[in-house]
Amino acid sequence: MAENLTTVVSSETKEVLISRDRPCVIIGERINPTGRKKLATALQAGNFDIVRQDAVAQVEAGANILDVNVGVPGADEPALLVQAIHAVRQVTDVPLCIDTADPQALEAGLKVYDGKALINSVNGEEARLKSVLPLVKEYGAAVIGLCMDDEGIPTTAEGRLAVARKIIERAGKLGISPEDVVIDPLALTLGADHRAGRIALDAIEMIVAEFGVNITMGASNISFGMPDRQAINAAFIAMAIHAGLTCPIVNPLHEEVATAILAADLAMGRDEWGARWIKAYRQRLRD
Ligand code: THG
Repeated sequence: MAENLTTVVSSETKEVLISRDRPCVIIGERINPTGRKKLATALQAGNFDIVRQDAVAQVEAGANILDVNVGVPGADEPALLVQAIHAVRQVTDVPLCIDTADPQALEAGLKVYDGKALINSVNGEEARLKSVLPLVKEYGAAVIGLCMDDEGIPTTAEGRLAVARKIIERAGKLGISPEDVVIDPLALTLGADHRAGRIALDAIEMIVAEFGVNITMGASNISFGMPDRQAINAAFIAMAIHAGLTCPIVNPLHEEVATAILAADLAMGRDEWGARWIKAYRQRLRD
């Protein structure tokens, strides 16, 4: 069993520690134009009002880190990402997770980011390893490594473990320590393959046992196409936390999911006296 590692990310004024000895760190996913026409249109027009609103609402709902993704077709992504980072900074000081597939946008974002960012993401594809890992090193960031490579997403937990190993080893060769690599085992859609949840859960356990690294995951894919999605997401995320997930990427405004994370932390012995649970309960009564 590998020792549990601690990942540190920060803004100019705030440090967030990710580890299995602490409560889960929530990465808020809302600043992302995927499936949000209004946000996409606003971004294309250079309007960041929704970005600021989403930032404030997610932090109030418990987000500890905010994912920032401004990938809209036809836009100047490096410029947009820089503006979005500044917009978020106007309203909150939580650390950011810079979510882009464009290495130029990534570098532009890292240049203006004040602190230790979490980069979302690298994967096991040769081209991505070569373009992203040097930036992780140069800017002293942490990085999310997705369990997919040039062959696609492995269909077995063992296959995902092998991609995680490749990413961690390649990062190590550049002097990036395993503390700064957060692995995403990838949760696919249960509606397309009923074993998708099981494979992701097994992958988490295997990766944690071998490397002790922190684990992130976007949980909402799992329930795509199913009715009552939040109930599925909530149950799945609680199980993934038991398996070793430490920093889920979720919408903290989805109360069922946010509550499941708090309950899982309580059940895992990471909420002394149930203080966080009780505080959140009182907050819900007030809202
Ligand atoms: N792993 C990592 N990063 C990720 C993902 C992951 N980043 C992107 C994504 N997955 C997580 N973020 C989102 C953002 C939005 C939605 C889902 C995941 C989403 N949006 C609604 C839709 O498409 O219908 C619209 C929401 C709304 O209008 O409120 O579902 O897996 N490392």
